[in-house]
Amino acid sequence: MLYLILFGPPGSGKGTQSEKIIARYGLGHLSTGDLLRSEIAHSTPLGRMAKNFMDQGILVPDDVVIAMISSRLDENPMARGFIFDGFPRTSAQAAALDGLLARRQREISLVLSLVVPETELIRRLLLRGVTSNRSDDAHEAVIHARIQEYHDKTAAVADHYTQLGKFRTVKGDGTVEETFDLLCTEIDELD
Ligand code: B4P
Repeated sequence: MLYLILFGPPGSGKGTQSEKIIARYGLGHLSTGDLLRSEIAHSTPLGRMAKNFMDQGILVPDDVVIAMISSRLDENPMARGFIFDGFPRTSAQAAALDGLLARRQREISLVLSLVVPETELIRRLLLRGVTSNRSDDAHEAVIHARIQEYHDKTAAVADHYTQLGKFRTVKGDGTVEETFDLLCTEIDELD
């Protein structure tokens, strides 16, 4: 079973590449961003709470996100593994994920970290802000706040998996296909 984490700052292409990896490797998908946006679209209490944080470019509290993902791990029993997209984003989330997998006699296979210059991240997110109705892509100040959250809280997750020898960086500023090829090379080396 493959348990992959796709890691990187906002706009680095985690969502874009996850879709392609899922299609090639037959994995289940767990995107905390998508789950939170679905809660917002259905105007649930969790969604209304999360929207306040997301609209400011701030991470949603750990306990909310962790509770949301634990039940999802048991969905998709036929999948050949899972890709975690945008999760874990803090050290507490990484520790929780390791625990949830250990209870199922599983562990993370590999963390793939997309490396993209900050100017390109901002360009991509502003561009998406024009065509999507994502409120967190609409304002450059919010995009800067998200990138700052990444440096303040998420970068530590890289240290956690580096210590476990499971962290690889992949150049993410080429085309979608070029980046996908680089990711597949890393995944295929696991076999
Ligand atoms: P997410 O939904 O995870 O989104 P993201 O990090 O902003 O973007 P991603 O890296 O997936 O970029 P994408 O492929 O879409 O998070 C949104 C918010 O939710 C967070 O700010 C936070 O508030 C909250 N949240 C989510 N998970 C959380 C957690 N675990 N804990 C707490 N809070 C959490 O690509 C972006 C754009 O670039 C797209 O338009 C795409 O088409 C384009 N693009 C992609 N690859 C490209 C390429 N190679 N060349 C050119 N353009 C490219």
